Amino acid sequence: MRVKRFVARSLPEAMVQVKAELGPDAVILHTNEVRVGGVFGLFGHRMIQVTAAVEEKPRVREPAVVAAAVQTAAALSAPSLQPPPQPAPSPVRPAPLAGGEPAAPELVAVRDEMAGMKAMMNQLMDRLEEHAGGAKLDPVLRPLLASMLRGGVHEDQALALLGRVRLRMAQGEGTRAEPGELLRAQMAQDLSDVRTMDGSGGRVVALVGPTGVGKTTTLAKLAAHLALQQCKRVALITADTYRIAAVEQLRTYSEIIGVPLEVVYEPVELDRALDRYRDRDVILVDTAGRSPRNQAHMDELRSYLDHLRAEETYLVMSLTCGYRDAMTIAEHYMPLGFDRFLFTKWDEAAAPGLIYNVVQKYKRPLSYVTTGQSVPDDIEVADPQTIIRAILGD
Ligand SMILES: Nc1nc2c(ncn2[C@@H]2O[C@H](COP(=O)(O)OP(=O)(O)OP(=O)(O)O)[C@@H](O)[C@H]2O)c(=O)[nH]1
Ligand SMILES: [Mg+2]
Repeated sequence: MRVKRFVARSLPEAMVQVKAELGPDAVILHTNEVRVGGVFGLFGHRMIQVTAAVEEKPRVREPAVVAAAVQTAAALSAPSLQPPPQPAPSPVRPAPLAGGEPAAPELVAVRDEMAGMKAMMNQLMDRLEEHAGGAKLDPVLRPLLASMLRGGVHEDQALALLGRVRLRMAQGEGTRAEPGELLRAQMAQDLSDVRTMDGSGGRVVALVGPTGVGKTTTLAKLAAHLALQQCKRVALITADTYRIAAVEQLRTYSEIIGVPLEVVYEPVELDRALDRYRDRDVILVDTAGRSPRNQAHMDELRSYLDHLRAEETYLVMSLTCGYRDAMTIAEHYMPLGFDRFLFTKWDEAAAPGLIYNVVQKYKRPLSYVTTGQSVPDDIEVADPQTIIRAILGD
């Protein structure tokens, strides 16, 4: 690891130096104020000192610590959601199907899994044909169904989608567009509502969601984009005082980004905090992660949200969670009145079909997708086309 110190008049200026010298993978280890010039450090200029480091080997990501990696503000590029790198194909050679050497255990497992998948597909085809009054499913739709299931679209949603593709085909659209195109068009229509935080929608913005999904990290990313790229006057409030580390985590980000932070311990204290920041363009509010199954905690969160009266409330959900958990989360957070979905951990997700399942069932707009642990770089505006391509594997 190469570690270096940079001194500049402002944090963004220091970040530019860091990026220029250490490259885009540099992470910030520490920032502090220093005085340069003057006598014994007095009467000098106030400067920002940034200690940054870069891995000389390929970078291994570690869980964020309090002084999490804040990468250069200069690198805040225009949003474009890139799919995570695809895993390299496994070097498994096909086993002889009959006779020859016995297949390796992992090949037997793969073959069993494929047989299971085929059986499930056939059952789904039967169900779909039942829905359509026994009409045979066009064989060209079978691979589409398989791709959707592989991409994490729930079978009910996949069947509903194919039903709509069939309808479009029956209406004659199929003569011009192939079924794959019709499917993509239908999914794009279902995911078309994307709303972002441009600072004009409202001043008070809250992030809610279960524990550990990335609320605080995402809040820091958004704060950095708004403050450093869009030059908005941003303030932070945290209502997560359950863990000392939680407050310290956000305080560190607030100091690095250069935006004020207010900590509230009771819902009623929100009034004072909001009043204090009444001249700010955007107030971002972090909340404690709450299990949707703990009613007392959910009631308390509701009490905070009632006082807050946020113009925008984002339900933050991790793409690593399974279908049933995701549905439970969305279901239990619905009464709190969230109005957008924000999905995290795209980089860790095996199959991003969860996005389609949740949006289709709960009918709330998409907003952002986060793609890694680095603040502020790893966040993108949700792009339906990228999501659809990742789901269908093309
Ligand atoms: N891989 C990956 N990790 C992420 C992403 N976003 C956040 N994380 C990591 O997820 C972990 C939890 O992040 P936090 O921001 O503390 O999550 P939180 O929702 O605020 O957690 P609580 O406040 O405890 O509920 C940290 O290790 C983050 O670095 C992402 O997009 N991808
Ligand atoms: Mg948090």
